[in-house]
Amino acid sequence: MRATAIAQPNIALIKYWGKRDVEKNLPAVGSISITLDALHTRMCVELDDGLDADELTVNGDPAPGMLLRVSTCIDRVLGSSRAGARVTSDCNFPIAAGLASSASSFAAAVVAAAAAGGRDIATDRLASLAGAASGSAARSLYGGIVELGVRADDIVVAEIASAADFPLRVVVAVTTTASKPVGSTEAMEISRKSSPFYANWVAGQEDDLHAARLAIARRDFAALATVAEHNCLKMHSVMWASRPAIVYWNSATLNCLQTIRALQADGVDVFFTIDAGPQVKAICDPACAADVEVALRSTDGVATTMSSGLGPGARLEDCT
Ligand code: 2P0
Repeated sequence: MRATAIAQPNIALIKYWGKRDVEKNLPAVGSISITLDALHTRMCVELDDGLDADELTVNGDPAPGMLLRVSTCIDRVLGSSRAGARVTSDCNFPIAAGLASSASSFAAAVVAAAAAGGRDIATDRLASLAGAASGSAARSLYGGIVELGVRADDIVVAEIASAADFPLRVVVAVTTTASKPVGSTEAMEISRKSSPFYANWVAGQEDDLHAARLAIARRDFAALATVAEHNCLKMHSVMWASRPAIVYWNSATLNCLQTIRALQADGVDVFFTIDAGPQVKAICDPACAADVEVALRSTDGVATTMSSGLGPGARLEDCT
């Protein structure tokens, strides 16, 4: 009745922004991501008939604000007549700061809940269940480079290249660990309802997915860099033109972009991506990672850097 799962966050190179169906949490667009190895969420789910209500602690502290989402996610896996769940979650990176903590958390939650309830659920089904909780979480069920496709009423998620197929490294420049001002779920809806660029964003996504797929299949770093940076800036343009405007960047975010442009001018294989937060993720050839990290760490406003390779999908851990 107890199981622990570990899941890594993922970073989208071709972004998910906007929902086709809010109720089912179906993304409006497909996405392509890389699963990281250095960051993780470890979640233990213990089912106990004696519990009146679910309990959740995050990094040792009660987390009532997150409890409903986690309980609903466990209900989706085990049904609502299940025993109460005691959930402990530990994350080795800042939460709600644009580092995809919800992706690793809900991916770990579905894997741990299924095992705690004695259910043998296929990974593609677990991905759908995780995606209902948080769209990006579906991608963390898989490792390496992952594509999430949108179907009429569901999502389809698969690894499209392994870490060994296309070795990449990510240097995260953390500009602040403060929580973001607007959560991405709410921000996506603001964009869908008010951004004059939203319809173009959705219409253009298939072209970007196609270009990225091709670049990945050919291990063409330069082509991947071009389409990923374009897709990222397009997503942020949608946000900036929303009413109210959604601006996650700070001055250090822009400083990091300048650092990356300077590295590129020196011939370094690196490109940037930025999610719903002010952190800059520099994707690079592993051979360049040390130079990229030194450059970002000395960039004005950068608090710290983290470096990661590509990692595996969510999985069970020995629960002793
Ligand atoms: C992504 N983001 O593709 C995009 C890029 C942020 C920017 O997926 O509402 O926490 O829970 O489905 O998955 C963040 O949004 O949103 C996200 P919900 P989620 O990684």
